[in-house]
Amino acid sequence: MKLELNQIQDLNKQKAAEQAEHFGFLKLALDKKGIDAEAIVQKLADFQVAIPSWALGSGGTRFGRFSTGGQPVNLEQKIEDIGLLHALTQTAGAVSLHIPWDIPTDPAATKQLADSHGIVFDAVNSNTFQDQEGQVETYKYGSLADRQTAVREQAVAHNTEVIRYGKLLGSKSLTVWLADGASFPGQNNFRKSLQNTQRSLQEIYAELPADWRMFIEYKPYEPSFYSTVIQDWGTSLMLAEGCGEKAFCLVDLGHHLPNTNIEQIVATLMMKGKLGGFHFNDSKYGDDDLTVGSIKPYQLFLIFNELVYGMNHNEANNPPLAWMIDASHNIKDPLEDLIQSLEAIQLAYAQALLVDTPALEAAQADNDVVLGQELLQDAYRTDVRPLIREARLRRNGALNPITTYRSLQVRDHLIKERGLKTVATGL
Ligand code: AOS
Ligand code: ZN
Ligand code: ZN
Ligand code: ZN
Repeated sequence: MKLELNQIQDLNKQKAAEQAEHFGFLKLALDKKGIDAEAIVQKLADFQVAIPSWALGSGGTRFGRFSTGGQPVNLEQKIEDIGLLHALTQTAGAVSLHIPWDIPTDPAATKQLADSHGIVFDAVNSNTFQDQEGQVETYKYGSLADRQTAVREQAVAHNTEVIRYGKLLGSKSLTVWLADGASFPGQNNFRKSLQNTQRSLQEIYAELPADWRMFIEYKPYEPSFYSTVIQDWGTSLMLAEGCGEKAFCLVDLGHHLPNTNIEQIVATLMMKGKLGGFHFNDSKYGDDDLTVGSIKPYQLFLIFNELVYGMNHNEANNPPLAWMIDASHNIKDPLEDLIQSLEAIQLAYAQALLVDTPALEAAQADNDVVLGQELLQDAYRTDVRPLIREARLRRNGALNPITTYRSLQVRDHLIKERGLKTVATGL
């Protein structure tokens, strides 16, 4: 299924006058504060987030999986789904592929298909947390960290293979997330696991093309419940530095112990020029992978506040970040869920762009703690939705993507095309 421009525009027309009024009002209010609404709309319109190929089907929990009908069953259909998301939101112009869940059988054709939807290939993800068919060694006790050379070699070779696919698709980065760790004290030797991981990552790094980057993701626990080799940003940074200038840390919002100050981590990594990418999601307890902004929208705003500060100050030449969503669960229609996530990201970004940084810095210099909070919350409490809608409108997206998705009965069409009982590949 492909959405035609006029289908979206017909629905936009019904709300066009209302949008013009809301945008005009906000623009005037921002003008009085010396904020250029047009510049913000342009930034929002340019902002693109990669959709993970594993988020397009209903996610699994270890207790059960309930299918939404019309799920994509192959890579082509996944790209088609992202095409729908992009047509509606104009923010989903990239995909983050997972190998081997999404091996392209004809990479040139896959690339062409993505192209026709205006979608590029962001970071490719390797998988050494599951055994694959035909594989000789098992990852049961580890992959890049494993004590056996043959296991590590196999895991490194898999990553090399993922880079090869990525090159064919025009991707420029590799994300490595490891499940390596231990579930019981005494199971592993911490030092040896970490040394093996560093060496294996260096071997993968040696295979990276000159214009590629490697992202090292950290996570405190799960599936290992006693220790994880790359447990936190410090370990990730240490490993990235041990590889070289093309290696960076990847922050997944769900990969922190409760109450961790993620915005501070973001600031520190950007200051060091070592923040490579982001996995957006939200959580209440652990790596819940819930819809972005569904639980802690203020935290998301504070994170974006640091990101915007870093982007404006070009800290340590931190390269442009890879923005990716990593959310997946088993209740909502996955496409509606992703539309909500994209909206939440845009909202937080827009709010952060409103922060009066010079005033904030002056308040800090004066130790005016109250004013500092007022300035941040003034930005956070501004209803920036007219700005986001305006950015979508100007790119021919939907004023209201969820309503449009429902009015055009996209899911029903997909069920008719693909069937009711479909199971997407992936988690
Ligand atoms: C796992 O918890 C990590 O968040 C990974 O980034 C991701 O979910 C996984 O690699 C899916 O491929
Ligand atoms: Zn992740
Ligand atoms: Zn995760
Ligand atoms: Zn996650």
